[in-house]
Amino acid sequence: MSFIVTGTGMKKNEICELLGIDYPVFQGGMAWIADANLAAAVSNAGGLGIIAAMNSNGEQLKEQIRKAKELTDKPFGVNLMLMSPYIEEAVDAVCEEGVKVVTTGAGNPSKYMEKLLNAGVKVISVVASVALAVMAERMGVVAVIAEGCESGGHVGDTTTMALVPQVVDAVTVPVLAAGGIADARGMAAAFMLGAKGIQMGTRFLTAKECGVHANYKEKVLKAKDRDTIVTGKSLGHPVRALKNRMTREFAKMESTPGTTPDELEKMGAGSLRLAAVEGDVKNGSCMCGQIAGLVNTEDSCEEIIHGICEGAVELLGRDYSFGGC
Ligand code: TUI
Repeated sequence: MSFIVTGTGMKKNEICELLGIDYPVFQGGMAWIADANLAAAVSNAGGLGIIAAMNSNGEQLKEQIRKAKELTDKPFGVNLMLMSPYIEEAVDAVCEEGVKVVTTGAGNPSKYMEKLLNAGVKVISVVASVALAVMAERMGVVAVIAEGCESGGHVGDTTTMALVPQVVDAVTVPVLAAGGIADARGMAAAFMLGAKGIQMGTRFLTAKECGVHANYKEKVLKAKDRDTIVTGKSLGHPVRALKNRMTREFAKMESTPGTTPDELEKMGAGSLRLAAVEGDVKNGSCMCGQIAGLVNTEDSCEEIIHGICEGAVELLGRDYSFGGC
């Protein structure tokens, strides 16, 4: 079997073949941030760009999908955030628009699998545990993304280093690694753990083509290793974000006896939009991974993807197969 070698020296592997992409690099479906522009830029650079459905209704999501189709003729995906109040509409929108690949996050996708599979959508679940990875495989996903708690946004409680090899051993579908990856060393390490690809959020948050508010981008670029915190555990949906006035207040209220879940929910509501769209990085939630301290430059999606893949090839050696096909 001959290997197809792309411009960076990285061999196309089973993730590339499965999805028709050049590099096994996904961009995370960051709510309020991952729009058609960012997704198309990532896809045009050879990775898999992903539009965040987050809390969009069906029409809003369709608009983004149509925009992405105008901006790229390469495959792109949609991330379905399973806690969305509009999840049913979002599922219908991806099926009606003929989206080829969907990632699911923040829950169990079982309720929507039949509809998605019948529409010919390739489903890839983001999982934070071995149990959900095994369930997802039984449901018919083509791959899973094992996301460690170093990630930004909604997180589980196991690190990428511990989670990825355990998921790799538990399922037969290919596994991508996410959480704490932002450079070639992270990609090479993920492959050593048995992953066949990576997903990055924080690194693409500061991409030139990322339309997140400049204040948010600047805060990520300036962040150091210990600048994130997880809040919201008491609500059952822990979220990692950059420390600021909002997270300090939230953490204080969360540890104060007598605070009701309603009070906390009210405080969190709209906070990501406030930071990502309005640029209020003091009172909003700047969701971001622990790897932010390593992300210090604003690069194009092409520079990011090609740089990381080229570097990973150097580190792993040109003869490393990448699970090539
Ligand atoms: O979904 C994410 N990251 C997100 S979603 C999001 S929007 C949000 N905003 C405020 C509160 C909550 C969400 C921001 N960031 N990543 C994928 C992911 N999925 N990480 C962890 C999980 C996960 C966690 C528990 C998946 C499934 C699960 O339980 C499934 C079950 O068994 O019910």
